[in-house]
Amino acid sequence: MSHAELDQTAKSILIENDQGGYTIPTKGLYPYQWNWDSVFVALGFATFDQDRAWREVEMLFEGQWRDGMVPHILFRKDDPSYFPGPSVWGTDGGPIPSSGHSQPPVAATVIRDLVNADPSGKALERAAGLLPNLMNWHRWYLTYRDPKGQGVLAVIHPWESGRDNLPDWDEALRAVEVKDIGPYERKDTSHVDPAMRPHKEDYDRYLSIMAACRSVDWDPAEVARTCPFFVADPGVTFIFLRANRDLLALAEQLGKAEEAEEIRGWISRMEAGARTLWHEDLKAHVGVDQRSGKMTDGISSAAFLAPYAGLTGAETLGALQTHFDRIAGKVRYLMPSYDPDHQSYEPLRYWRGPVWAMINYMIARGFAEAGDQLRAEKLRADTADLIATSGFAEYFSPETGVGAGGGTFSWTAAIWLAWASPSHSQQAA
Ligand code: 9WN
Repeated sequence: MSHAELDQTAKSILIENDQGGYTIPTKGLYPYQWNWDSVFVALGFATFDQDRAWREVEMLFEGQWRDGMVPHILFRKDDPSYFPGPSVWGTDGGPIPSSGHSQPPVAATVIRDLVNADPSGKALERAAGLLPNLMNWHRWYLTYRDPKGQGVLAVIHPWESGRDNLPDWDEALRAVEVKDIGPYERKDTSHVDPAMRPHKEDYDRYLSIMAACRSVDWDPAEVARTCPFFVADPGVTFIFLRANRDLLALAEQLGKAEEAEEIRGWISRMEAGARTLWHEDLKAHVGVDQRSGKMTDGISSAAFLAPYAGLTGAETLGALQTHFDRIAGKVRYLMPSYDPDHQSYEPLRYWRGPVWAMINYMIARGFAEAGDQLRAEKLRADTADLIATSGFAEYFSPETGVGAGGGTFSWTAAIWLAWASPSHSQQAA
């Protein structure tokens, strides 16, 4: 397929997955609105329909909880093809049935991108409408995912990280007692090869965490205090730090001095906290189990998001470039979600090795901003090759490039349109 044909296919995927203002990640496997999926999807829509891009993000915020949380899934209609659905979550925090936790807060960054892409000034007005929502969501993150004010954000469930099956969660997950789950039937393994999905022991614990949170009615302070899983995540922490920088720029553009001052405080807190995730021996940022105090012991693709978060000090950048080149020497396509030199690496089981287009996009953006155009371009070219060879899959093997998980996937299509497509980069050049 030519690049122009791929552009066309990518657009039709977004249009076909559109449910009338919001987009599902893929038919069958993921039939609802997912938080960070929608936000990346907005970037794709913005390449041909700005208004539709805004609608996507606005519809996501329609599901914001009274306490400020923006849920990871909005169940706008019941669909029996997905488990666990709304009745298993048992939440009551917002206007739309939803899951009970959040997902990586990429929204402020993408909203700023939408504003920058529209010189007419109309986009800034729409951003002004969402500023209070963004402020409340970010405050919620700081209050309930960093309750001790350490400047790092924890996730209360592997799904909150968006990188669900990461080896980083293994040890903390093993410590979760399996209880209050009853018999259940998974649906994911009927849509895709079980060898690519988490094991039953993992699902038992995913559901046990949900049961524990249900037992405190998803009260955010109680969840933070008692949830059996509470792990500081460099992925969410870096995405949040970056999002705060973009939120600050938006607040300044909108003349919101008080908000801007508040956000500056958040940025200092997060910059200081991020340092505590640095693993001296590994020379990379890793997770920290807040319950046991233990650091995780492998390098995930999120470590490469430090420059995206604006952490471009010589030691960090140099170490990441060394890891980047080592990993590039091992696999054909960057960036595997987990270090191929780690014992837990699996090239096709999701988040334990495969490549995701939107992670590559964020890593490349940070590297380019830090002046490393060469490595940024390698990531873009690899992503484009993967899609040209294997189509718009959910994710790809870093070794063979084969596509896996769900097909006709919205965020892969969006990232193609917004960044990886050579036609896009030619226009941008
Ligand atoms: C649970 C939709 C989502 C992504 C996540 C990805 C996967 C869900 C699942 O799919 O998670 O949220 O059932 O596996 O890990 O990042 O948002 O694409």
